[in-house]
Amino acid sequence: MAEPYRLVAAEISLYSGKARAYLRYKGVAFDELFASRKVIMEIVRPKTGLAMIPVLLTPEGEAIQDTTAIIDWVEARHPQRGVYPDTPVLRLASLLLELYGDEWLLMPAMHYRWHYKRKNMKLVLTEFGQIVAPRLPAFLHPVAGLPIAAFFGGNYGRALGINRTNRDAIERSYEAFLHDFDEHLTEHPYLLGSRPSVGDFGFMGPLYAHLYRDPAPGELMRRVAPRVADWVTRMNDPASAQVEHGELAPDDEVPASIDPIFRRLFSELWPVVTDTVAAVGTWVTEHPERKNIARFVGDHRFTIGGATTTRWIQSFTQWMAQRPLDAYQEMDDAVRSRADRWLQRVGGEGALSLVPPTRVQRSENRLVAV
Ligand SMILES: N[C@@H](CCC(=O)N[C@@H](CS)C(=O)NCC(=O)O)C(=O)O
Repeated sequence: MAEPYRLVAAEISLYSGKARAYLRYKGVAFDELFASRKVIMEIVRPKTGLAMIPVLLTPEGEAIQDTTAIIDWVEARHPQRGVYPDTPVLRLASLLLELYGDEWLLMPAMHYRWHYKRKNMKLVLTEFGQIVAPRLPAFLHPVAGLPIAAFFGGNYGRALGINRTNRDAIERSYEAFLHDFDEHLTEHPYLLGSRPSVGDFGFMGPLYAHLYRDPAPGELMRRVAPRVADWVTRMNDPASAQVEHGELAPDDEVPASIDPIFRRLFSELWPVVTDTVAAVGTWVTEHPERKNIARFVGDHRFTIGGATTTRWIQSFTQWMAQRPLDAYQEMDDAVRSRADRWLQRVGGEGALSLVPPTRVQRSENRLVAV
């Protein structure tokens, strides 16, 4: 039997939850290698050039960072239970939902973890301590975890634009999202029908490690959106899901019950995408000598839950956004008119016609201009 894949991951890590749920759903053999600092320094960094997780170590000896790259790698080699819808409008919808999970549900995920310290910190410090010094006696883990927690907890606010002016608004936006997703789940067990697609895995990152597992938001989710909590359980344990895996929605029609989530996507996230592609274009023009595009390419004003403040612009968002943009561009006229009718219904009229001034791609785990 071939060597299994190894996923370098941690329960507390947001994007690990996406990759883990995906690999379980695919049914490929893998084991999980705990992402201790030693593993990160001795395996992850030398092999990827980054200190980021999750990383998939393949039987052929390759190391893949980035959950989307991991999914693409595995999809290309294991066609069973494909997670990209075969039909074009559902495919576009699923890629947009992945983007939303990865880049926008990140906002409540970070807010709830770091703002509700009293409830969350025991777990968070302990698990950060296990990453830094797994061999220390358990009672010392919270102390060992303190510096790294202080780093992440101290920096997320400025980078993501989360502060006292918009905390309530982020909670409003997230609670409305929870309500909408919970309602949708009364009709469909997954985002686009009766089996998960790539958007479900994008949601699983923030909705598992932070928003389900951290005590404060976990309590909120179970209380106000128990069906979302059940969906998290299902996504993590597809074998024991009470739901028979069926088909995606028929006739390439995006279920109407998910419209409110798309409306929020287009009103909150899309302006960020538009600003991001403009800022990346400007940055590339102004830095002709730089091989790799910087992780942050300026800052901008953005609005969430009706509150406006400033955040740093992340170039990576463009790479994620290019995927639905490409899916839209590849449509023939008849399909595009169908997609346009749906986009109009959810407040996304014209949105997918966006053409980034500079295209980006990943090369050796960095972004480069094409
Ligand atoms: N877009 C990446 C993001 C990976 C990522 O941000 N991972 C976090 C942990 S969940 C990390 O390693 N952060 C370290 C850092 O930002 O320097 C993915 O999908 O894998």
